[in-house]
Amino acid sequence: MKAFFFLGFVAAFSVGATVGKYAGDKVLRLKPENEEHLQYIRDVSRSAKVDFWQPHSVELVTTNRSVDFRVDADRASDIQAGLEKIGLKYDILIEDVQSLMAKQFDGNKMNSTGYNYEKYHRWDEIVCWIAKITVENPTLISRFEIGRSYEGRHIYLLRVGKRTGHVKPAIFLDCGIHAREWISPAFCQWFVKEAVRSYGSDSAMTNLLNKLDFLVVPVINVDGYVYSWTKDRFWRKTRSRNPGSHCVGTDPNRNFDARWCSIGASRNPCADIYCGPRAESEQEVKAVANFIRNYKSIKAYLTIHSYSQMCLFPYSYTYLLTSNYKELNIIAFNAVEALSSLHGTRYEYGPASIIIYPSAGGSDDWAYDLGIKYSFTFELRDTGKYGFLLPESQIRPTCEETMLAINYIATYVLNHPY
Ligand code: 9B3
Ligand code: ZN
Ligand code: ZN
Ligand code: ZN
Repeated sequence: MKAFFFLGFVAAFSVGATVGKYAGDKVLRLKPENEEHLQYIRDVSRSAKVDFWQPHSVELVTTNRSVDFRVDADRASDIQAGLEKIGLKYDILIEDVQSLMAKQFDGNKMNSTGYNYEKYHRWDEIVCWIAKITVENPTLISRFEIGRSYEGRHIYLLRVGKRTGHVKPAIFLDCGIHAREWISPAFCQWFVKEAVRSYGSDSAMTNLLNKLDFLVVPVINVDGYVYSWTKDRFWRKTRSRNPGSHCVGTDPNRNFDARWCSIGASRNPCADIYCGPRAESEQEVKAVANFIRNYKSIKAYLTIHSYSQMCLFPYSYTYLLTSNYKELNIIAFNAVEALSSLHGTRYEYGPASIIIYPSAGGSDDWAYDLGIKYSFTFELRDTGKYGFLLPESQIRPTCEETMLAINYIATYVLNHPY
């Protein structure tokens, strides 16, 4: 019996460690300089299984930005040889994706009984956390179900703010639009925890919670999030079926009704930036959009992604600047200043079309055009060393510094009523 268990353990361990799905996969950072380089990247992405991490699709590759992608173990040396042959410069960001996947779970083991905010959590754990923190803080938190996912899971929203009996100005904050960006839901949980922990002791947070409500969706794309834990760590999209295609899912951040699918999005259901059959085709997007449309007092829209350390604002769908560009630019500058004051983490900031790439159907552009004039997308840590596999040991510093940026924006919004 003992020997049986021992053998079973060894077998299970070796499957996870050596024959894992991503064993030997590499993440390369390419620096294309000319059309030949771009053509090579397009050819490679057609002929081999290539997973674009940054930008998120081959359609968005240009000469002025670097490209991070994961390549299958068995194709890596071919591709590296090809890159060298045409003089396309590259770095190896991750030597072995599988071995790094174990290292992302390096967070502190807590000996106390509370929820561990320095670990990544599965959806079922987050569901329990949502229920518990709501029950434990009845004067500060209310829970709403804003809709169901494609696979029927609940999409929850927490209204966080001192209960006053009248409608307060609100700041909408969402996480987990993209499944693989695990630091994002970790941040929303951190934010809610910090809000209730510091209410009554920290005067700035107390003031914010007395005068406004935060509307926090800890995970929008719940099906994708579950899938990223159970089947494919690098899943980005929803899990809705696409009639006539074997490929699953739509990019929720290309599915909002903001010049939908006009630029920087794909009509191909197999693409990671597939815009879906029509705007708001995804139940998850529809749920969030309906909530925001109906809730009349939202003054700011904040959405959390990863990775690349950026504070972005509209527009993504055009290079044209918004009418309040100067104000948004100053807010972003100050938010990034506040963020970097803690650990020196450097962020880029500016309109998304200019700072990353032009693309339509994003939630921030949609919220802005609805009339929410303070609209920001955060891309949290890091800049590619770990990418989506950001170790749990970085949850605390990442969330602490991001709190400073979010609190700066919230205070600004409170002091500039409209
Ligand atoms: C993309 C768009 Cl379309 C937007 N409006 N704002 C930010 C982004 C960047 C994210 C994306 O969906 O590609 C980062 Se993961
Ligand atoms: Zn957990
Ligand atoms: Zn994202
Ligand atoms: Zn991203």
